[in-house]
Amino acid sequence: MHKVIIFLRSTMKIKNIKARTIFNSHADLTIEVEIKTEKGILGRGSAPKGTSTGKHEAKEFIKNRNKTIKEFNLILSKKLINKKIDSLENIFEIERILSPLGADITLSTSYALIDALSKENEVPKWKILNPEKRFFKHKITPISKIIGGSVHLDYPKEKLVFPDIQEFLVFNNARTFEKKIIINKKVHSALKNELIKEGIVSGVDFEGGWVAPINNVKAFELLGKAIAKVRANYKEKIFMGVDVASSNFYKNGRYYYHSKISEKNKESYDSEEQYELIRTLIKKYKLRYVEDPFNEEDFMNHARLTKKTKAMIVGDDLFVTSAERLKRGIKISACNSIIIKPNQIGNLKNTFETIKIAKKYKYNSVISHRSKETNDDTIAHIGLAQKLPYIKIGIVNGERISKINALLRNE
Ligand code: 2PG
Ligand code: MG
Repeated sequence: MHKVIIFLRSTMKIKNIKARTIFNSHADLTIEVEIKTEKGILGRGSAPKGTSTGKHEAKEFIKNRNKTIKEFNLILSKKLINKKIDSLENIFEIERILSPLGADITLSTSYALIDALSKENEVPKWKILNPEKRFFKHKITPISKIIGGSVHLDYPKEKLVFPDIQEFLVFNNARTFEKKIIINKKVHSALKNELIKEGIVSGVDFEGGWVAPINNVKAFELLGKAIAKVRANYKEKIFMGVDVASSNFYKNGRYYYHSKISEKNKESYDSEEQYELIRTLIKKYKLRYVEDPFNEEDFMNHARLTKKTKAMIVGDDLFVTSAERLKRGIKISACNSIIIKPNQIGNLKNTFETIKIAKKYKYNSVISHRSKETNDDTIAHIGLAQKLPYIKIGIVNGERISKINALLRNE
């Protein structure tokens, strides 16, 4: 890869660097890295955590969190002190040194370095992450979660009815990021009103989507109604999407639905039936975005579906942000879109490589949060710097607002 020079006012020098434990939004303990520069600037970074993780994702820690922090603070940090940083290539070199400790410490360090560089140079992070020399304004489309299901709820499947589909999503074609977010949030509020009308008490899932004791069919119906209500007041188009996250309920060749998904009322579907089911759902609910409709090893059915629909067919667990897996998909045209989650592949260098390939083959890249987040906003800036068309970001609440507000600030 050619050396990517960032045009900065000065070279930054690491004076001190240390890792510590912090909480994520699920109250799990995770790692934060803090850097002090020679000029006295403080940079911080931390990585998120997934709940429905793909089988092929990078490991968070090679040992465990405490051992990682100890080894970093006692040994590896010494190698980093006095290092000069004036290019993304310098950050990639540090990633190479840290990769034996796992994805979390590697990314937390990269994010802390980006944070410090942006502060020292008084520019937003996206300018540091920008691989080109030209600065520009980029508009990114948020894909927001309205209803949650599956493993994002922390409820036992055996006792309660709720959707197997992990995410019921919306996005729209408003002109500004601010308006796009406002419209998505209106749908979220309208959905709550629909639940109230039905006398259903609700809460929120890990990402701010509504949690309600409804089946998959009901979730689609209520979302349709909520969208129609908002459409009455806005001229913009509002699109419905889903993250099926189907590997979570796939076992030995069959997809097991514990709540109603179609009129057929079947409990399990083989791959062929799942293919037909997904095609029916796309038609019935006019879905424009379908993520992980098939098991994470099933490239063939993703390819079959992509040929038959205009919807975005999005590989998340399928590709795990890996250039290798994306290339495998490209060969047979499996999907036309890819989820980008830096912690799936473990470092920024490989994330950028995957984005580059996706761009070359005209796949839509969707930079994405994880279900268990910190306040780190670097992914929002990666989306801007790399001019990605979409960001999957939950809804306006909790820790999600750090990314949403970062995008608003840079609109
Ligand atoms: C997903 C993500 C984000 P998780 O499946 O797309 O919504 O969930 O972080 O749990 O993998
Ligand atoms: Mg997903």
